[in-house]
Amino acid sequence: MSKGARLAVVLVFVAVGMGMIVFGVMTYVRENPPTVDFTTGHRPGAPVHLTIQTVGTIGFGPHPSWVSYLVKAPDGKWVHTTLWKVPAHTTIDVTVLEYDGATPLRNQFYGEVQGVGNTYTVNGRHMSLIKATSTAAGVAHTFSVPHLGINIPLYAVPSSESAHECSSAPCHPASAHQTITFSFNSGGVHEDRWQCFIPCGAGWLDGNGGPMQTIGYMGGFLEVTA
Ligand SMILES: [Cu+2]
Repeated sequence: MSKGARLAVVLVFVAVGMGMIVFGVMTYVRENPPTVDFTTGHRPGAPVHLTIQTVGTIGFGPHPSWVSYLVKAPDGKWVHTTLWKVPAHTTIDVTVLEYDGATPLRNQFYGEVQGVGNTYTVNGRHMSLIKATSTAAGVAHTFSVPHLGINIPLYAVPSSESAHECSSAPCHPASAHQTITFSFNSGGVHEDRWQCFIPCGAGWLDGNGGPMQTIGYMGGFLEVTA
């Protein structure tokens, strides 16, 4: 093979390699879930209302059988993402509509309400410490933001209600659910990792794979901006 021909072969391999890298990056970028923005049009000092839901099976997309969170965008539409942008130094009033059945707590620490003062309610009742072992329902997921010291156990739909369970997201309040509310202050400009701390990735090693490790399902980021 001549020098020129060898050079051509090398260049072809380099071009193919670069093409594969670009394709991989673009696939990743395309699949990354969108960020729902609660800062646009926000009046300084006004609270932000964040409504989210947890579902046992998302029912669509690349992993229809996975557990997931969804968020209600300011326009009222449910969006399948766990990336939220909120204004700094603002009260975030959160409502969680929890549609999933129980997964046992592996650590009772995560059954404790932390970091939200006295604002935690379950179906309108104030509760402080969840009695996961003494309730028929138990806990389905947690909403935890370690950096802000927040841990919110989300009561599960009891198995006696399984006939009314939601099978595909976004779930409608006509399906069996628990309504959990709490408030926290977003703090200064920063970015926080948040996630569920119950290993609810059924079928994965120790329940910690799949949806537990994929942005858009059981964990995401809170982008706090000025
Ligand atoms: Cu979970």
